[in-house]
Amino acid sequence: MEAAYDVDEIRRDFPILSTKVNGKPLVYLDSAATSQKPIQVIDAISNYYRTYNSNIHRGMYDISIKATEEYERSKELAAKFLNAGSYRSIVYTKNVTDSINLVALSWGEANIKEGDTILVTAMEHHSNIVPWQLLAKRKKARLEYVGLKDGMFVDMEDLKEKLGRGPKLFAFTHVSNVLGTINPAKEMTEMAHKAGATVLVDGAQAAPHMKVDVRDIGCEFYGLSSHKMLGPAGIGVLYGKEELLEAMEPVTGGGDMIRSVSFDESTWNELPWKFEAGTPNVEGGIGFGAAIEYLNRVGMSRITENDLRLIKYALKRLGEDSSIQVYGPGLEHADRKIGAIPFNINHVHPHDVATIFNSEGVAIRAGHHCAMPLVTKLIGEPAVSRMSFYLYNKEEEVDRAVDAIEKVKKVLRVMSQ
Ligand code: 7TS
Repeated sequence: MEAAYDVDEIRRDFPILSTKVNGKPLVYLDSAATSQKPIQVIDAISNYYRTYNSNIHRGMYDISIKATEEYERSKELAAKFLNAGSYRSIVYTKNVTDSINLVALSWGEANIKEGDTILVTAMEHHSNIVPWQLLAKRKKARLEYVGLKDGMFVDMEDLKEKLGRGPKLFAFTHVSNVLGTINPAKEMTEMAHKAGATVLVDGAQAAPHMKVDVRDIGCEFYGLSSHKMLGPAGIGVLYGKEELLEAMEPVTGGGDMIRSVSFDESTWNELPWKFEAGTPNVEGGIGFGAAIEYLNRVGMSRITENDLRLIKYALKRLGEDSSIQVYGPGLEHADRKIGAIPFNINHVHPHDVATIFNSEGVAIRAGHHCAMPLVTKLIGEPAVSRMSFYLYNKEEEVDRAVDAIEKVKKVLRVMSQ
């Protein structure tokens, strides 16, 4: 039988979780912004710098060979983690933002023409809006948005109708960073394919919390950021179907991405190196590999279970207070939600909430969460507070957040209704 999920054992791997803020043990509820890092990741990076720091793909000596092997091994791990089939489909980028921009600049430049439509949803992060706005402007194409149902789910009727108008590309988030809504990625991809659209999925908030199988989803492109899933910042993945990546032009030229260079022209290296010009983020790749190994060891299904349990517990606790407004899927839809809970306290600005939380040692994010259209137009608030959870969080921390809400209300004299 599988051992019980031991959150205290997991927490011991995260040195930052035993630090204090304002004299109180840190409660970190901002993993949707970036996750904390286990000692295994910190050590992997430190060990690289201490014992085999060198450039990759060029050294004929032991430590460079080892650095190359470890960096490439992380690609194998990433390919397996996503069930990508081959490391050739795994392009390393800076982050998911960079992954989406790469698709816009390469695939988009070649395939989007004047008058074409690019379709996204109304719950996208700016990273999955702005690159398409830029592309649409360059190409005189149109950017359209699929609306939301009940302010929390992609409206599948609207999606069907807008796909019916024949967009060239449909780009959507797998999990919303504000609402925590899990989108049915496979179903949405199938619908888009039937309509002839190419599909890009933003996996920034899904990959940390649930098993992702890119070949089962069937999308052409899938992006993620290492720093949201225990790994270091500065490295992300663009998964692409090999035949598409093969056909795409590189957008950055330089060393390592070429096969040969003459004074007049160059030919490209094979996948995935064709898209990775210059010395890459070697320690980033190595640290990301250690993060994937950590996630595999705990088990993605157990992480999903833990994160869902916390969401349910937090929704229940927040639901006990009538002065708190929770947005997005509630308890009745908790199985379609993971990671994040946006909320507001009546008449209190989220920045005041986050500041008082901080005085209690509780880290949350407040603002528009880089999803301004969703927050300001659909939720209809200038800003919201957000708690987000990960594998190292526990119920007592939700209780500390609820205590912090009481403190906010006391300090600012908010009455329950
Ligand atoms: N897409 C989604 C769904 C995200 O949640 C984020 C970051 C990004 C893209 C961009 O990620 P990056 O690593 O390229 O910056 N989301 C958040 C957040 O919710 N709070 O801070 C960053």
